[in-house]
Amino acid sequence: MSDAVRKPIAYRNQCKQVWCTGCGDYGVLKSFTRAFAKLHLANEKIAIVSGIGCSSRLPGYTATYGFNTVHGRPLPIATGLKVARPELTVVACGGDGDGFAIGIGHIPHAIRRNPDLTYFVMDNSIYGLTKGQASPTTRRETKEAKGLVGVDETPINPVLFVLASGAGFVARTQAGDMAHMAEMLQEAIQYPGFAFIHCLSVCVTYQGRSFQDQLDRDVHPLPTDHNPTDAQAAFQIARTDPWALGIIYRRPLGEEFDAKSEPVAE
Ligand SMILES: Cc1ncc(C[n+]2csc(CCOP(=O)(O)OP(=O)(O)O)c2C)c(N)n1
Ligand code: SF4
Repeated sequence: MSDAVRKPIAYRNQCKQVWCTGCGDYGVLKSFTRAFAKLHLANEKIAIVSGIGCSSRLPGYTATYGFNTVHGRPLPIATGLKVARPELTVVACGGDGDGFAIGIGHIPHAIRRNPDLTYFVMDNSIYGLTKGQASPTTRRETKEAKGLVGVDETPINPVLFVLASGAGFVARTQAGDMAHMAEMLQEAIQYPGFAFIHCLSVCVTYQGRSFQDQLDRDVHPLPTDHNPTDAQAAFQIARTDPWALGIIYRRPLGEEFDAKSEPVAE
């Protein structure tokens, strides 16, 4: 690849995008290409590995290597790819159903192996592709969504789950803010180990308007004095603030995960 400045469009292909108008996944695709351009990555040095779902269509729209794999399985495939081709920048991605329902068993094991890859979850708190069933991150208040019967269970907290599993880099962003998403992706890709990004995203077709209203109202940046190298502060944010955006945790290089750093219950 030449040293010339890369444009995000260089990472897109001609494939027609079939997401619904207004779907958060369009913004995610744009942020991926922005981050790749900012990092001057050669197209042939990138591999995006997804599961199955609306969000998992993403690699099909990029001019990079990509694999739209099997529901819930992007992490083992991405891990194997990184082991076989360590020179590639590997990004695994998918939905909250893909990652935190059928795929959840893979997450702690991928984290234990700590491959140098980024796992980006587009969390619209619903199963989009299969028409609006509840996912493990569906909130109780999402009951009015079209096609969704309703849930009474406590939702899974993705950020707390990956922190407790020992992830070295954990960030949250939202699909409505492409600049922030691209910034989080750049940081995650540059982190030399397993990096997780929780992306709050909207399914305009099966969620009604309420989730977008909630994001507009509640999402905010992390406190300016948050120290991402402080594991206890990261756990505290994870437990208490589902709407804070930014780098929640970045373990200093060379430090091991220490389960004792998790704060004890008050
Ligand atoms: C093994 C297997 N089980 C179930 C399905 C059906 N299925 C396809 S996508 C999906 C869930 C999609 O939701 P999510 O992963 O959150 O992605 P979204 O469509 O919301 O982006 C399910 C259950 C499947 N394709 N394969
Ligand atoms: S069904 Fe929902 S998640 Fe799927 S493309 Fe449409 S808006 Fe996006």
